[in-house]
Amino acid sequence: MNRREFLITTSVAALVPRITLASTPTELVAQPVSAQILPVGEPATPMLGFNGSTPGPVLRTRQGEIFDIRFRNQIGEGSAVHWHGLRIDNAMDGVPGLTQDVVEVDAEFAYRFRAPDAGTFWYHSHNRSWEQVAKGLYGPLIVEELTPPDVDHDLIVLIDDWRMTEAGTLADGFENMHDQAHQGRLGNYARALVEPSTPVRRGDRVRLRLINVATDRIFPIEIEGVDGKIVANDGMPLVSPQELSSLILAPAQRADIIADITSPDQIAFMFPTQDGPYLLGEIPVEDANTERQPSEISALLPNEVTQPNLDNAVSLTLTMEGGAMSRRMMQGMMGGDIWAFNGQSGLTDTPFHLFERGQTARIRLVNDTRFPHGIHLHGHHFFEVGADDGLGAFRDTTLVDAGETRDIVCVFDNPGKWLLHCHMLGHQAAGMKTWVEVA
Ligand SMILES: [Cu+2]
Repeated sequence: MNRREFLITTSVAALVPRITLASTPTELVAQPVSAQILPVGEPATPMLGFNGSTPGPVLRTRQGEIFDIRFRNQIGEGSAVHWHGLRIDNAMDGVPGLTQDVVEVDAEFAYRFRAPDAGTFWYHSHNRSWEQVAKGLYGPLIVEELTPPDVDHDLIVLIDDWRMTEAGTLADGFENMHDQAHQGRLGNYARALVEPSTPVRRGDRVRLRLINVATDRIFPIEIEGVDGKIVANDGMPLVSPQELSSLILAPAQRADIIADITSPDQIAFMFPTQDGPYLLGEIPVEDANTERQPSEISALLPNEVTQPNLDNAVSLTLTMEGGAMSRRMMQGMMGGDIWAFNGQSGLTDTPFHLFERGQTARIRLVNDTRFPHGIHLHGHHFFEVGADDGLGAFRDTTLVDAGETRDIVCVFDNPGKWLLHCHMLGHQAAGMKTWVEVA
């Protein structure tokens, strides 16, 4: 990654975040929108959004409460909404062809589900997602703890990149095979969008909910001007908060951070590149909070998690194959068959595995390709197995580097048909997906 590959425009500070803080709507209307992606003064960009804006409105409720949302599709092609990371009923998961029919043009679909876990989630189109998400069909979904942590500000930080043309439109070529066979569709312009847009004070304690909504780009993030810790990954609290250094978010991954503001000027979100940091966005700091007493950053209360039964776990292997510079590509796999799991591109009639409800599985993810992949399981979270063979972070998306092998442990306790796929959406488009069933 080279900083010169980005469009360097005027200061990000001049940007006006376009997310509005609204109470959770009962209707979510997907429709064409115009968005000021580039700085004010440059052209607005024709995109897709929800209820008139991209990102869509913040959907927010308290743990255990119900989301009752009528989705209406006005984008001129089929769509559906997936609630990423929520362990909800299979019929509400929003995957056309697996959990529901595609929502046709001008049709609607009623999504109703209870929010089981407190945490930071997001929603996005799951039909032709590599194009519809790239065009802006996503938004944050926040489930508040019944007893939230003591912070002065609770801020959502969406991180995205876009491939822009000189005219300020999104570049087309959403199914470009060269992109799909490499790192996917990487943008030439990137930003962190902060919601709500409000100044903070030095000495404030803030919660930052980072969400990587990019279709394909992995973002290493450095946060300047704060002293804090990571308290949750993919919505799920960490047993022990972790240091902020080495924060990396694959597409779809989230991190919750609780931090004290140490800078008198600003909090800056930096994307380190080969030749210097790229400023993604910033939060202005004004005044000082002289009342808050210093205190430890403690762990969030855990969500309810079924403990795995490792003694009786089924062992499976999922090998990622294909892509540029691979044997499979040399042998002429093309079109939708650029990527594969265990030699199979795309969805088959039978699942990768049929689990009995409650069964524990240990799945070895083998990345036999030249590229990193962010593997996402629907309807469940899973443990990453650490180098010490212990259970690590509890996530819904795991980043597996090129040539790396990672074991995950999952209790398959949510009945239904669940997609298991690469969340580099260009890779998913080109075959890196499968599904499992829980009977
Ligand atoms: Cu991938």
